[in-house]
Amino acid sequence: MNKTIIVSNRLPLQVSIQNNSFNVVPSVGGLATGMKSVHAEGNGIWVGWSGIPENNLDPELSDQIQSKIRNEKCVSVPLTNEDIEEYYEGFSNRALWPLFHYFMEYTNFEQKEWEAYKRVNEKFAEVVIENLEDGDTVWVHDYQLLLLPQLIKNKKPNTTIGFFLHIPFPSYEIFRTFPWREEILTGMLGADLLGFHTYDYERHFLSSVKRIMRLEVQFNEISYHDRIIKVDSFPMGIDYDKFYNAALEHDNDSKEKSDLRKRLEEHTSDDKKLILSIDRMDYTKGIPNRIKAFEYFLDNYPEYKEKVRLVMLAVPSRSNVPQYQKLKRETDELVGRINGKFATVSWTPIWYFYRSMPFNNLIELYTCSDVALITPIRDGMNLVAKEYVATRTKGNGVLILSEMAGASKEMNEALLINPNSFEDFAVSLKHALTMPLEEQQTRIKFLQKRLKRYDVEKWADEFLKALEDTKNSKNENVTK
Ligand code: ADQ
Repeated sequence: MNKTIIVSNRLPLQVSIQNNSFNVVPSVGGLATGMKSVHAEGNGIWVGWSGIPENNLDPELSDQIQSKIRNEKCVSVPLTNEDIEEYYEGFSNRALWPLFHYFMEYTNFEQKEWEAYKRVNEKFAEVVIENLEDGDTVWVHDYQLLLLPQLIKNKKPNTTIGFFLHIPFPSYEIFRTFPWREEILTGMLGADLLGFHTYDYERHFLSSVKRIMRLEVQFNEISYHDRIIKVDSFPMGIDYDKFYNAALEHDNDSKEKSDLRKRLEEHTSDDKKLILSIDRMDYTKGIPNRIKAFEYFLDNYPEYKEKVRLVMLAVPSRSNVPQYQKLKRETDELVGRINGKFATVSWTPIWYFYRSMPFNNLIELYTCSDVALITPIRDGMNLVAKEYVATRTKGNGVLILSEMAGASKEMNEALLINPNSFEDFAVSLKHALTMPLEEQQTRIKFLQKRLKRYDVEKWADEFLKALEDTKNSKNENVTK
């Protein structure tokens, strides 16, 4: 029976080691949820890194972990500390990530890291090929594995390969500055179907393929050697029912309230509002800008002092990369300065949490907030915006969303803003805080309908259906 092999940088599980024993638990991220049914089907497997560098492991313990991971239908790619440093923290997060998010000034192009990127993509290819049988389908995810489609296609030309990019694909003018631009495109073109979150990213990719590779592109099809490669957009959704139902549970007043919820509720009443922001601590998410814009708002609409509070959750991320350390320092300082500037005995304008929170607390933050302020400078999609909407079981609440997030393309009923304009920020925040309930409900209802219909499972299904179609059209070409 043919199977689907999912490949991503990390496996959908967390391995923790203490002394000489270990624990493996499934992770709860969007990708893991979306792929759950694909992964569970037949003898499908997931290939990726376990999160534990090989050098740290006693060989016996390593074997035990491997076999436990295998039981979860996962296969781990052994990576060393050097691999992680050079391929992940280095090339992926210091070259590709900033460039693809238009942060040119943050890019660092190191030959040594590029070599590591190639080496690790080859390691992934080896593990995929070891587990591949004729007729299998491979679905590769994201910017850490851009070379993988071609590496597999070279060795196993009959394999059907899909690739999905979770971050933006930048415009040709940005992409052309990349030292290894042809190698990257060649790597991606090993796939039979390439998926992006939005039509814009798809267009940017096609334009780079035309101009850098000089290939023929017709609508969304690329002719490459003797193959036709399809390119399309598939906006990723969320597990809508999971968020909606969890929020319904919270509406139930008989449920015991956590301390966080009690504190949040103390600050919500008819004339006191909570504004929420949740992101990974990443410079693409526009955190310092948002804090400064909030200051601008309080300066220009002083009647909101003591009436609004910004609850800001920043989840630690990539803290070994210097730009992320700098961002953390800048955020800490800004929060301190603004709280110092406006705080009164009974009010602190910004509540700032720098940590990961359990799902239950995340839902409390979503359900208790009157406004969500999601204002990345650049973001492939942004699932937090969608999760906030899904938890509005009573239809109230306002989403303020950056035009630079992929999600803005399908969330027109949100208040869309340019995150670089403080004026835009302040006017939209005022609009959100004074929006009549009926208007809030109308907007949320439209958004919810769309999110429910196109949830993460549907996203995965549609991608795989389109990938299957490329198989059929290949067969048609052969029989013609
Ligand atoms: P991310 O940049 O990580 O993803 P995002 O889409 O917002 O960004 O997803 C974050 C996820 O983390 C959400 O599902 C959220 O619930 C979860 N999360 C946030 N805070 C948490 C916390 N404190 N504790 C636990 N979970 C938390 C990349 C791209 C995005 C793209 C996604 C999916 O950068 O643009 O939307 O992939 O393709």
